[in-house]
Amino acid sequence: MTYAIGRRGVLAGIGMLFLGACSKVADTKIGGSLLSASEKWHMGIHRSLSDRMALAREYTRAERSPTFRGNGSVTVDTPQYEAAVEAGFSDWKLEVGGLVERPLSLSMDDIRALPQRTQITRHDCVEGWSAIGEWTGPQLSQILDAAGVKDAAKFVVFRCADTLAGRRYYESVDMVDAYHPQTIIAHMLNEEPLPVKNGAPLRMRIERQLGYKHAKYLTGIELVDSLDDIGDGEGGYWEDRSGYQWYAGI
Ligand SMILES: Nc1nc2c(c(=O)[nH]1)N[C@H]1C(S)=C(S)[C@@H](COP(=O)(O)O)O[C@H]1N2
Ligand SMILES: [Mo]
Repeated sequence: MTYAIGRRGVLAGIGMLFLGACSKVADTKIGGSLLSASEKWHMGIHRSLSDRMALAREYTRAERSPTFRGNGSVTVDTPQYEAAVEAGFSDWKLEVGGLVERPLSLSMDDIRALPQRTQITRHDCVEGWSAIGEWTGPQLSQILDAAGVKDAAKFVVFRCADTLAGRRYYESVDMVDAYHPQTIIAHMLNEEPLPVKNGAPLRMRIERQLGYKHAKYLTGIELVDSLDDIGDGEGGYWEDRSGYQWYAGI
């Protein structure tokens, strides 16, 4: 698990920083900076990681938008999806594979049986609209830990059921966003099962990223060491098609 190892390294770094700074404060002959180059390096890593792990703002129920619009694909235009809607998604499977110790095939009941997180957040779309909604689902980190992420994994790819302009929608994030506490696989919006227009039965919420990263109609999660061979190699549908930034942090 790359992130946990990274965090232990950072914590060790902070420990060294304080020890180092204290011993130098006792030393009356310090010239220039109190911090060594390696201490500055640790502090820099800590600042950037802690900034990336910071939580997105959460709102109250009173602040929820009265409606949460559907954008991009608002359904999946296949007989299989229509049948899945009819069946109440009882046969929907989320496949977890790639660089994992234990590939998983999770049913909706499996997803609902995991510990759940609920968060009321603002979605920002690059097309110039925002909406506040209440999302519920398990944290992605739980599913990654259950599958056992191999050390070689660097990215998580989200596979989707829908096709736009002849291309299958997909997205990807790095391990920092994958393990962010507000990165959840949502199956509910505003206390109801996720509507079709918003990605039923499962969609990503990646709260520190812009709207196009939040993959809807989720069918698979794949751990990879490179994005080069996926789609056109830019890491996502819009990144491939229109040159949107892969890192869409907010
Ligand atoms: N599978 C899939 N996911 C997608 C899209 C899409 O077209 N297909 N559109 C993206 C964009 S640009 C936005 S803004 C959000 C919209 O989510 P919403 O339909 O719940 O408003 O989904 C994102 N995820
Ligand atoms: Mo968007």
